[in-house]
Amino acid sequence: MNSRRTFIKTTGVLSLIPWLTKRVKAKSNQIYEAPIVVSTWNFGIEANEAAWDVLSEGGSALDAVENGVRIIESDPEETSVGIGGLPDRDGHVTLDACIMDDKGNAGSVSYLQHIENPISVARKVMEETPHVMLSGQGALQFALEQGFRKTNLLTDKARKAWEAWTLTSEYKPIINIENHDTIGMLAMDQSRKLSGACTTSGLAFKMHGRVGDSPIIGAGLFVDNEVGAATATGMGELMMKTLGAFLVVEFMRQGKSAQAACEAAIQRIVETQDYEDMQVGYLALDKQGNVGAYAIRPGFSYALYQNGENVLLQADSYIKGK
Ligand code: SD4
Repeated sequence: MNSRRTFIKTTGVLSLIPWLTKRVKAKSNQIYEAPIVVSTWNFGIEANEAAWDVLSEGGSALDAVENGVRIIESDPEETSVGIGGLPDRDGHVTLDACIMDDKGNAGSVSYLQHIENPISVARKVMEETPHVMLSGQGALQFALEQGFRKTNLLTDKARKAWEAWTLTSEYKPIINIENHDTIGMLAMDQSRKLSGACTTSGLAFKMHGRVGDSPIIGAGLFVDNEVGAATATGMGELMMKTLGAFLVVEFMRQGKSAQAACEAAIQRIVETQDYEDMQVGYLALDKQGNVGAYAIRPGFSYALYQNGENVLLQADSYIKGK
């Protein structure tokens, strides 16, 4: 039995997981054993398992992050990633994703429709083209040429939610605890190489054509194999305007711990942006295996798989309280 099941079994039912979450403070910069995988939100537990399957067999961090986030992309019950994602205001499911490896290679797709696993298309962009990002119709054309199949991404559940939204069509580009859930994943493999992946259907009921931070290298994800990696979730415009993931990594390069780097990047948003009612969460993994996580407001959970244990944790936040 895999260890996620073991973890859930030994702790009772899945619904107890929020109970078990704990706040973690910045740890000292000690060197942790690899492999390690960390990912955003509660579904990170499941995604980490799929990544761990690769890492524990000696597989690469790159294969691990792709494998990990694909599980969530392919889950029709998840309304914020891949198939089943909530559509834009006009009823179209449009997906954003990017991936980055230990050599500084990067691939990305934005405003991609009809393809269940945008992360794998992003990887193809990285490996099969001289470019970093393909968008919209061109990204779809490329995906089809690469053998991906066209799929209807709008599930009944997502369509009903959208139809209910159209009754008011209140356009409030606010991301709070309930309607966000990009999966960002960072992994270090047995040879201590880093990679990361980030994938989302973006802000629910967004304007048609809107693209968020998740496919933007440096905003939603950044990997620097010398220093560490970071990913972001929440209201993408705030990370785009502060180049959040790159900023976190750059703070680590300047000597901050993974935790302090996430806190400093949130501080940058708080000091320079209007963040009222909005959430942003940063997750970082440094080259020594230290993990950092910090958000604007409470509620940002993340899953850490390390030393054979996969646990859900709660990030500390700038705004305190419930
Ligand atoms: C976006 N950052 O499109 C994404 C949404 C998100 O957790 O992260 N949700 O702005």
